[in-house]
Amino acid sequence: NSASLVEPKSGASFPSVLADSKKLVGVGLRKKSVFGLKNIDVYAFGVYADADDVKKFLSEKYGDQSVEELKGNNELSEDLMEADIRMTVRLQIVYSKLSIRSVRSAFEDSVGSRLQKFGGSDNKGLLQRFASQFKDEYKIPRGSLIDLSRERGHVLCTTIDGKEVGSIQSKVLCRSLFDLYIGESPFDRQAKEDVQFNVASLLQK
Ligand code: DAO
Ligand code: DAO
Ligand code: DAO
Repeated sequence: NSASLVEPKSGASFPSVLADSKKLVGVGLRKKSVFGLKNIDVYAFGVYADADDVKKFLSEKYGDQSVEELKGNNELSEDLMEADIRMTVRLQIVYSKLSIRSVRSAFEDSVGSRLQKFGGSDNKGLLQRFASQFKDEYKIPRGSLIDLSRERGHVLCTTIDGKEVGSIQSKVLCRSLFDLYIGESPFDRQAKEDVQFNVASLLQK
């Protein structure tokens, strides 16, 4: 089906376009090792970028380079994470026993370490504000969809199964979140390469 793409290891399917203008540029899998014993597949994810924004913000710098030249270009991913480009990472939960408590603690490890790395004056406060949205009454069974969207002005909006649960304006939080997927040590290397390739393709007119 050309209107969606399946993450092969989980079988999770992602629509190729979201909210009319966001294009799917990569899919991958978030694993986690528990007690150093085994790896569990936690969620599949899809990375989306607004095609017009990509052109608007990145054409001038990269527009005259071919996909061949641009693929594997880490500066392109850096610029994608930094610029005010509308993007969404959709998480599709695979692990069937996910508790809010594990989400909170994983979030503090993964996003928390990036918040530290990228600085920002109010990291503790940010982390607490963010973590406070993970209310214990939310249920996140297998198949749940969590959309983490950067809207204009570096506003991060979170929806769970289509319901908005919060939004927060923070460039460093947006940056830290996308770093998990397309930064220096991404959860899924192949997904990051696909994002670089497909964003480079969007820049060819
Ligand atoms: O059961 O404690 C356990 C292991 C579960 C690990 C969960 C990792 C959570 C990753 C973040 C999910 C974000 C939606
Ligand atoms: O995979 O380590 C990770 C963290 C991913 C970001 C998780 C954000 C989850 C926000 C939704 C909470 C739902 C209760
Ligand atoms: O204090 O404004 C507030 C409410 C906090 C809501 C936080 C929403 C966070 C959104 C997404 C983060 C993904 C890592």
